[in-house]
Amino acid sequence: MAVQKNKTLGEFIIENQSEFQYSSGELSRLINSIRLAAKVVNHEVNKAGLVDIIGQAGEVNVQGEDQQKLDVFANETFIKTLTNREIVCGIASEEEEDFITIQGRNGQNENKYVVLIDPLDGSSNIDVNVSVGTIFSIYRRVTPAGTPVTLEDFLQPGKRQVAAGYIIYGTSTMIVYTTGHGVNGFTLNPALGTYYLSHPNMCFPKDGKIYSVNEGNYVHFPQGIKDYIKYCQKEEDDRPYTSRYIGSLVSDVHRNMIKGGIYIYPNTSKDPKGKLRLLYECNPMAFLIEQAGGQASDGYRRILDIEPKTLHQRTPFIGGSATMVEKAEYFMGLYPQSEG
Ligand code: P6P
Repeated sequence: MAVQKNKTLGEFIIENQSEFQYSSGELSRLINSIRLAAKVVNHEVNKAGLVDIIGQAGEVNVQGEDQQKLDVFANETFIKTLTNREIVCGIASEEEEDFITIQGRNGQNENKYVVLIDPLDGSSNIDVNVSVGTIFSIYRRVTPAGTPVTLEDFLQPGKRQVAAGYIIYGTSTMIVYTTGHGVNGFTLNPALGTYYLSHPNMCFPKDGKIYSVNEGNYVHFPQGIKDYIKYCQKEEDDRPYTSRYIGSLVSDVHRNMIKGGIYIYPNTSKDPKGKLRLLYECNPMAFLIEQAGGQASDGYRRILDIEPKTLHQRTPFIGGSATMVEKAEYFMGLYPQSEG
Protein backbone atom coordinates (compact mmCIF):
# COMPACT_ATOMS: atom_id res chain seq x y z
CA MET A 1 0.00 0.00 0.00
CA ALA A 2 3.10 2.23 0.33
CA VAL A 3 2.95 3.02 -3.37
CA GLN A 4 -0.71 3.94 -2.94
CA LYS A 5 0.27 6.40 -0.22
CA ASN A 6 2.67 8.32 -2.50
CA LYS A 7 -0.19 9.21 -4.82
CA THR A 8 -0.91 12.92 -5.11
CA LEU A 9 -4.41 14.36 -4.83
CA GLY A 10 -4.28 15.32 -8.50
CA GLU A 11 -3.40 11.75 -9.57
CA PHE A 12 -6.12 10.36 -7.28
CA ILE A 13 -8.78 12.63 -8.78
CA ILE A 14 -7.81 11.64 -12.34
CA GLU A 15 -7.74 7.94 -11.48
CA ASN A 16 -11.17 8.13 -9.85
CA GLN A 17 -12.75 10.42 -12.44
CA SER A 18 -14.93 7.59 -13.68
CA GLU A 19 -16.64 7.39 -10.27
CA PHE A 20 -18.21 10.83 -10.73
CA GLN A 21 -21.24 9.76 -12.70
CA TYR A 22 -22.57 12.31 -15.22
CA SER A 23 -19.53 14.50 -14.53
CA SER A 24 -17.59 15.70 -17.54
CA GLY A 25 -14.67 16.59 -15.29
CA GLU A 26 -16.43 19.51 -13.59
CA LEU A 27 -16.52 17.80 -10.20
CA SER A 28 -12.83 17.01 -10.51
CA ARG A 29 -12.11 20.64 -11.38
CA LEU A 30 -14.26 21.67 -8.43
CA ILE A 31 -12.28 19.52 -5.99
CA ASN A 32 -9.10 20.91 -7.57
CA SER A 33 -10.23 24.50 -7.00
CA ILE A 34 -11.00 23.72 -3.35
CA ARG A 35 -7.49 22.24 -3.09
CA LEU A 36 -6.00 25.52 -4.37
CA ALA A 37 -8.11 27.73 -2.06
CA ALA A 38 -7.15 25.51 0.88
CA LYS A 39 -3.46 26.08 0.17
CA VAL A 40 -3.98 29.86 0.15
CA VAL A 41 -5.93 29.81 3.43
CA ASN A 42 -3.44 27.40 4.98
CA HIS A 43 -0.62 29.85 4.21
CA GLU A 44 -2.42 32.60 6.15
CA VAL A 45 -3.56 30.35 9.02
CA ASN A 46 -0.02 29.06 9.50
CA LYS A 47 1.45 32.53 9.88
CA ALA A 48 -1.54 34.10 11.63
CA GLY A 49 0.56 34.97 14.66
CA LEU A 50 3.04 36.90 12.55
CA VAL A 51 0.88 39.29 10.63
CA ASP A 52 -1.92 41.60 11.59
CA ILE A 53 -4.59 39.11 10.62
CA ILE A 54 -5.45 37.68 14.03
CA GLY A 55 -8.29 39.11 15.96
CA GLN A 56 -11.65 40.44 15.00
CA ALA A 57 -12.45 42.07 11.70
CA GLY A 58 -14.76 44.44 13.48
CA GLU A 59 -17.76 42.91 11.71
CA VAL A 60 -20.48 40.58 12.99
CA ASN A 61 -21.60 37.80 10.62
CA VAL A 62 -25.12 36.61 9.84
CA GLN A 63 -24.83 34.25 12.80
CA GLY A 64 -24.34 37.23 15.12
CA GLU A 65 -20.80 36.00 15.79
CA ASP A 66 -17.79 38.33 15.85
CA GLN A 67 -16.04 37.80 12.53
CA GLN A 68 -12.36 36.97 12.92
CA LYS A 69 -10.15 38.42 10.18
CA LEU A 70 -9.17 34.91 9.03
CA ASP A 71 -12.89 34.07 8.71
CA VAL A 72 -13.24 36.97 6.29
CA PHE A 73 -10.05 36.04 4.43
CA ALA A 74 -11.05 32.37 4.12
CA ASN A 75 -14.56 33.26 2.96
CA GLU A 76 -13.25 35.66 0.30
CA THR A 77 -10.58 33.18 -0.86
CA PHE A 78 -12.99 30.27 -1.41
CA ILE A 79 -15.61 32.46 -3.08
CA LYS A 80 -13.03 34.13 -5.38
CA THR A 81 -11.41 30.81 -6.35
CA LEU A 82 -14.73 29.11 -7.10
CA THR A 83 -15.98 32.15 -9.01
CA ASN A 84 -12.85 32.78 -11.10
CA ARG A 85 -12.68 29.18 -12.25
CA GLU A 86 -16.36 29.31 -13.30
CA ILE A 87 -17.00 25.83 -11.99
CA VAL A 88 -20.13 26.38 -9.95
CA CYS A 89 -23.38 28.26 -10.52
CA GLY A 90 -23.92 29.24 -6.88
CA ILE A 91 -22.26 29.42 -3.45
CA ALA A 92 -23.71 29.62 0.07
CA SER A 93 -21.46 30.44 3.01
CA GLU A 94 -21.78 30.69 6.77
CA GLU A 95 -20.34 34.20 6.38
CA GLU A 96 -22.90 35.34 3.77
CA GLU A 97 -26.52 36.13 4.64
CA ASP A 98 -27.79 35.09 1.21
CA PHE A 99 -26.49 32.68 -1.44
CA ILE A 100 -24.24 34.04 -4.22
CA THR A 101 -25.21 33.56 -7.88
CA ILE A 102 -22.22 33.02 -10.19
CA GLN A 103 -22.87 34.58 -13.60
CA GLY A 104 -21.03 32.98 -16.55
CA ARG A 105 -19.16 35.13 -19.05
CA ASN A 106 -22.19 35.28 -21.36
CA GLY A 107 -24.46 36.21 -18.43
CA GLN A 108 -25.62 32.60 -18.26
CA ASN A 109 -24.12 29.78 -16.22
CA GLU A 110 -24.22 26.22 -17.59
CA ASN A 111 -22.38 24.81 -14.56
CA LYS A 112 -24.35 22.19 -12.69
CA TYR A 113 -22.97 22.30 -9.13
CA VAL A 114 -23.59 24.46 -6.09
CA VAL A 115 -21.20 24.62 -3.10
CA LEU A 116 -22.02 25.36 0.53
CA ILE A 117 -19.11 26.22 2.83
CA ASP A 118 -18.16 26.99 6.38
CA PRO A 119 -14.96 28.80 5.38
CA LEU A 120 -13.27 28.66 8.78
CA ASP A 121 -14.99 26.53 11.39
CA GLY A 122 -13.83 26.81 14.99
CA SER A 123 -12.46 30.29 14.33
CA SER A 124 -12.70 31.17 18.02
CA ASN A 125 -9.60 28.93 18.33
CA ILE A 126 -7.51 31.05 15.94
CA ASP A 127 -6.06 33.41 18.54
CA VAL A 128 -5.02 30.54 20.78
CA ASN A 129 -3.29 28.51 18.05
CA VAL A 130 -5.69 25.57 18.11
CA SER A 131 -6.57 23.77 14.87
CA VAL A 132 -9.46 25.06 12.76
CA GLY A 133 -11.05 23.81 9.56
CA THR A 134 -12.97 24.51 6.35
CA ILE A 135 -16.06 22.41 5.60
CA PHE A 136 -17.62 22.07 2.11
CA SER A 137 -20.71 20.43 0.68
CA ILE A 138 -21.48 19.97 -3.04
CA TYR A 139 -24.82 19.32 -4.78
CA ARG A 140 -25.98 19.12 -8.37
CA ARG A 141 -28.41 22.01 -8.96
CA VAL A 142 -32.09 21.06 -9.28
CA THR A 143 -33.21 24.09 -11.36
CA PRO A 144 -32.60 24.21 -15.14
CA ALA A 145 -29.01 24.76 -16.34
CA GLY A 146 -28.40 28.28 -17.65
CA THR A 147 -30.99 29.88 -15.37
CA PRO A 148 -29.99 31.77 -12.21
CA VAL A 149 -29.74 29.50 -9.17
CA THR A 150 -32.54 29.66 -6.64
CA LEU A 151 -32.79 28.86 -2.92
CA GLU A 152 -34.21 25.48 -3.96
CA ASP A 153 -30.77 24.50 -5.31
CA PHE A 154 -29.32 24.92 -1.81
CA LEU A 155 -32.16 23.60 0.38
CA GLN A 156 -31.56 19.96 -0.54
CA PRO A 157 -31.43 17.11 2.01
CA GLY A 158 -27.90 15.93 2.81
CA LYS A 159 -28.52 12.53 1.20
CA ARG A 160 -28.42 14.31 -2.19
CA GLN A 161 -24.85 15.60 -1.77
CA VAL A 162 -22.49 14.49 -4.56
CA ALA A 163 -19.35 15.33 -2.57
CA ALA A 164 -18.34 16.73 0.82
CA GLY A 165 -15.18 17.23 2.79
CA TYR A 166 -13.11 19.29 5.15
CA ILE A 167 -9.68 20.83 5.32
CA ILE A 168 -8.08 20.67 8.77
CA TYR A 169 -5.40 23.29 9.49
CA GLY A 170 -3.68 21.43 12.31
CA THR A 171 -0.19 20.16 13.09
CA SER A 172 -0.38 19.26 9.41
CA THR A 173 -2.87 20.43 6.82
CA MET A 174 -5.14 17.75 5.36
CA ILE A 175 -7.99 17.51 2.90
CA VAL A 176 -10.45 14.71 3.75
CA TYR A 177 -13.30 14.20 1.28
CA THR A 178 -15.80 11.81 -0.25
CA THR A 179 -17.68 11.63 -3.55
CA GLY A 180 -19.85 8.79 -2.23
CA HIS A 181 -17.21 6.09 -2.73
CA GLY A 182 -15.53 6.07 0.69
CA VAL A 183 -13.40 8.68 2.46
CA ASN A 184 -9.77 9.50 1.67
CA GLY A 185 -7.35 11.86 3.43
CA PHE A 186 -4.53 13.83 1.79
CA THR A 187 -1.74 15.58 3.69
CA LEU A 188 -0.11 18.74 2.36
CA ASN A 189 3.65 18.76 1.91
CA PRO A 190 4.14 22.50 2.48
CA ALA A 191 7.61 22.45 0.93
CA LEU A 192 6.14 21.26 -2.39
CA GLY A 193 2.60 22.63 -2.08
CA THR A 194 1.37 19.13 -2.99
CA TYR A 195 -1.18 16.96 -1.18
CA TYR A 196 -0.31 13.25 -0.85
CA LEU A 197 -2.70 10.36 -0.14
CA SER A 198 -1.81 9.71 3.51
CA HIS A 199 -5.09 8.17 4.81
CA PRO A 200 -6.61 5.91 2.12
CA ASN A 201 -10.12 4.53 2.76
CA MET A 202 -10.69 6.11 6.21
CA CYS A 203 -13.07 4.03 8.33
CA PHE A 204 -14.82 5.04 11.55
CA PRO A 205 -14.16 2.33 14.20
CA LYS A 206 -17.55 0.72 14.93
CA ASP A 207 -17.13 1.49 18.63
CA GLY A 208 -14.97 3.86 20.60
CA LYS A 209 -14.06 5.24 24.01
CA ILE A 210 -13.92 8.99 23.37
CA TYR A 211 -16.87 11.33 23.83
CA SER A 212 -16.69 14.95 22.68
CA VAL A 213 -19.21 17.41 24.15
CA ASN A 214 -19.06 20.79 25.87
CA GLU A 215 -19.99 19.60 29.35
CA GLY A 216 -20.17 23.22 30.49
CA ASN A 217 -23.67 23.19 28.98
CA TYR A 218 -24.66 20.01 30.89
CA VAL A 219 -27.48 21.59 32.92
CA HIS A 220 -29.11 22.77 29.67
CA PHE A 221 -28.89 19.41 27.87
CA PRO A 222 -31.91 17.21 27.09
CA GLN A 223 -32.34 14.46 29.71
CA GLY A 224 -31.36 11.77 27.19
CA ILE A 225 -27.96 13.41 26.61
CA LYS A 226 -27.45 13.86 30.36
CA ASP A 227 -28.14 10.12 30.80
CA TYR A 228 -25.74 9.23 27.96
CA ILE A 229 -22.93 11.34 29.46
CA LYS A 230 -23.42 9.64 32.83
CA TYR A 231 -23.32 6.28 31.00
CA CYS A 232 -19.94 7.28 29.44
CA GLN A 233 -18.60 8.24 32.88
CA LYS A 234 -19.84 5.13 34.76
CA GLU A 235 -17.23 2.68 36.14
CA GLU A 236 -18.56 -0.39 34.32
CA ASP A 237 -17.50 -2.71 31.45
CA ASP A 238 -15.07 -0.75 29.23
CA ARG A 239 -16.03 2.56 30.84
CA PRO A 240 -15.45 5.30 31.92
CA TYR A 241 -14.65 6.70 28.47
CA THR A 242 -12.25 9.60 27.83
CA SER A 243 -13.61 13.11 27.35
CA ARG A 244 -11.89 15.04 24.54
CA TYR A 245 -13.36 18.35 23.29
CA ILE A 246 -11.32 20.77 21.18
CA GLY A 247 -14.14 23.20 20.38
CA SER A 248 -13.46 22.70 16.68
CA LEU A 249 -15.94 20.37 14.95
CA VAL A 250 -13.52 19.37 12.19
CA SER A 251 -10.74 18.52 14.68
CA ASP A 252 -13.00 16.55 17.05
CA VAL A 253 -14.64 14.54 14.23
CA HIS A 254 -11.27 13.95 12.51
CA ARG A 255 -9.72 12.54 15.72
CA ASN A 256 -12.79 10.41 16.43
CA MET A 257 -12.81 9.05 12.86
CA ILE A 258 -9.26 7.78 13.37
CA LYS A 259 -9.51 6.63 17.00
CA GLY A 260 -13.23 5.93 17.42
CA GLY A 261 -15.57 8.21 19.33
CA ILE A 262 -18.69 10.33 19.35
CA TYR A 263 -19.21 14.09 18.96
CA ILE A 264 -22.36 15.64 20.44
CA TYR A 265 -23.74 19.14 20.14
CA PRO A 266 -27.34 18.83 21.40
CA ASN A 267 -30.02 21.47 21.63
CA THR A 268 -29.69 23.57 24.78
CA SER A 269 -31.75 26.36 26.32
CA LYS A 270 -29.30 28.83 24.69
CA ASP A 271 -29.50 27.05 21.32
CA PRO A 272 -32.96 25.37 21.32
CA LYS A 273 -32.39 24.09 17.74
CA GLY A 274 -28.77 23.19 18.44
CA LYS A 275 -25.77 25.38 17.55
CA LEU A 276 -24.38 23.68 14.45
CA ARG A 277 -25.71 24.62 11.01
CA LEU A 278 -27.38 21.87 9.01
CA LEU A 279 -26.35 22.78 5.47
CA TYR A 280 -22.63 23.55 5.68
CA GLU A 281 -21.54 21.84 8.90
CA CYS A 282 -23.77 18.88 9.80
CA ASN A 283 -24.69 17.57 6.32
CA PRO A 284 -21.11 17.41 4.98
CA MET A 285 -19.78 15.93 8.23
CA ALA A 286 -22.67 13.42 8.30
CA PHE A 287 -21.96 12.38 4.68
CA LEU A 288 -18.29 11.81 5.51
CA ILE A 289 -19.13 9.97 8.76
CA GLU A 290 -21.59 7.62 7.03
CA GLN A 291 -19.21 7.03 4.10
CA ALA A 292 -16.59 6.03 6.70
CA GLY A 293 -19.03 3.57 8.32
CA GLY A 294 -20.25 5.75 11.20
CA GLN A 295 -23.64 7.30 11.95
CA ALA A 296 -24.95 10.87 12.32
CA SER A 297 -28.32 11.87 13.73
CA ASP A 298 -30.11 14.67 15.52
CA GLY A 299 -30.91 12.24 18.32
CA TYR A 300 -33.99 10.83 16.58
CA ARG A 301 -33.43 10.80 12.79
CA ARG A 302 -30.61 10.60 10.27
CA ILE A 303 -29.07 14.03 9.63
CA LEU A 304 -28.94 13.32 5.87
CA ASP A 305 -32.73 12.84 5.76
CA ILE A 306 -33.58 16.26 7.21
CA GLU A 307 -35.45 18.44 4.69
CA PRO A 308 -33.91 21.92 5.03
CA LYS A 309 -36.21 24.93 5.35
CA THR A 310 -33.75 27.84 5.61
CA LEU A 311 -30.14 28.45 4.56
CA HIS A 312 -28.67 28.91 8.06
CA GLN A 313 -30.91 26.58 10.02
CA ARG A 314 -29.38 24.76 12.97
CA THR A 315 -29.80 21.19 14.21
CA PRO A 316 -28.76 19.09 17.18
CA PHE A 317 -25.89 16.80 16.04
CA ILE A 318 -24.66 13.43 17.27
CA GLY A 319 -22.03 11.85 15.02
CA GLY A 320 -19.37 9.15 15.19
CA SER A 321 -18.86 5.44 15.85
CA ALA A 322 -22.11 3.60 15.03
CA THR A 323 -22.39 1.72 18.34
CA MET A 324 -21.90 4.92 20.35
CA VAL A 325 -24.44 6.92 18.32
CA GLU A 326 -26.98 4.09 18.69
CA LYS A 327 -26.48 4.12 22.47
CA ALA A 328 -26.97 7.91 22.63
CA GLU A 329 -30.16 7.56 20.52
CA TYR A 330 -31.36 4.83 22.89
CA PHE A 331 -31.17 7.25 25.84
CA MET A 332 -32.82 10.02 23.79
CA GLY A 333 -35.63 7.59 22.94
CA LEU A 334 -36.47 7.08 26.63
CA TYR A 335 -38.08 10.53 26.78
CA PRO A 336 -40.74 12.33 24.75
CA GLN A 337 -38.99 14.22 21.91
CA SER A 338 -39.70 17.64 23.48
CA GLU A 339 -37.86 16.56 26.68
CA GLY A 340 -35.49 14.08 25.02
P1 P6P B 1 -18.99 25.68 21.98
C1 P6P B 1 -17.21 26.36 16.35
O1 P6P B 1 -17.82 27.61 16.56
C2 P6P B 1 -18.32 25.31 16.35
O2 P6P B 1 -19.22 25.60 15.33
C3 P6P B 1 -17.73 23.91 16.20
O3 P6P B 1 -16.60 23.90 15.38
C4 P6P B 1 -17.41 23.53 17.63
O4 P6P B 1 -17.43 22.12 17.82
C5 P6P B 1 -18.52 24.21 18.41
O5 P6P B 1 -18.97 25.32 17.63
C6 P6P B 1 -17.99 24.75 19.73
O6 P6P B 1 -19.10 25.36 20.40
O7 P6P B 1 -20.35 26.24 22.32
O8 P6P B 1 -18.72 24.37 22.68
O9 P6P B 1 -17.85 26.65 22.12
